Amino acid sequence: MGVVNVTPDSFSDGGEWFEPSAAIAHGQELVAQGADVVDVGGESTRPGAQRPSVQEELRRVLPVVEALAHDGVVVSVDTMRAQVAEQALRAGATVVNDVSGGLADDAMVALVARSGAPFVAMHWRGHSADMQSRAVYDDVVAQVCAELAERARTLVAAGVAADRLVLDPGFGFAKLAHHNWLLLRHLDRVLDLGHPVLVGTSRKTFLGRLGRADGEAPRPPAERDVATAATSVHAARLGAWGVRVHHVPSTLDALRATAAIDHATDGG
Ligand code: PMM
Repeated sequence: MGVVNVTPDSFSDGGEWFEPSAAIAHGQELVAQGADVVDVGGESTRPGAQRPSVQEELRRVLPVVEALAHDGVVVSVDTMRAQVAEQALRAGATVVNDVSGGLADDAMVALVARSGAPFVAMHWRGHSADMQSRAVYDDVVAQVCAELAERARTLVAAGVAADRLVLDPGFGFAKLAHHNWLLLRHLDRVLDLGHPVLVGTSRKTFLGRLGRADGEAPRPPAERDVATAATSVHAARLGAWGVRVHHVPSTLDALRATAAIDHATDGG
């Protein structure tokens, strides 16, 4: 899954694809590079971010969703708002990716159930403005799994088909670096919940801290793609349904290399 953030302020690529024409061209480029799905979002979820209005979010995402879907691209819409999801589905999106898993907007669950669209429900403990204050766990793996399982039960009971419900542990969302690493190490426990799993580590700050001393600035987002490829390969090998990345060629190359190892045969 390739990412197109139509935002002025995302941590990873803020402002780069804010113009609709640039966002559309970037989505097409991600597909040409090998992405199966393009995830289009109009709200930055960086820690501390303020929310755009519904109108502004619609203005950002709809033209991009519509143009990419018209070109035959499989589009997911990254939104916490039912109204945005509904209009994006009408404009041709086929997947709804909600970082709040339906918790931020009461109308989301019914909409997704009614639409029959695959739904990505991420582990979430509250809006970005203050989410890092909620990064408090006794046992992060057990608690994230329990909270995701509870969400899944609610969503399935509300009519979301179990095989169309994708769970995501939410790397970087109400998580400190060591929480993210533990969740990667024990990703099998998330997979054991019995739903497809999406993993989005791409360019997140915990990757930027690798090789840096405590107190030193993390490396900039664009220099986190090798670590993104490594964590994404790890997730894919454990059986993740998808990996959400900004730079498709690096992760795809890493995935191809491991697939080549797996499929190597002795030709004699
Ligand atoms: N991360 C971001 C945005 N949307 N969606 C899912 N399902 N999982 C994620 O980890 C996730 C997401 C934040 O990253 P970005 O601002 O670079 O898109």
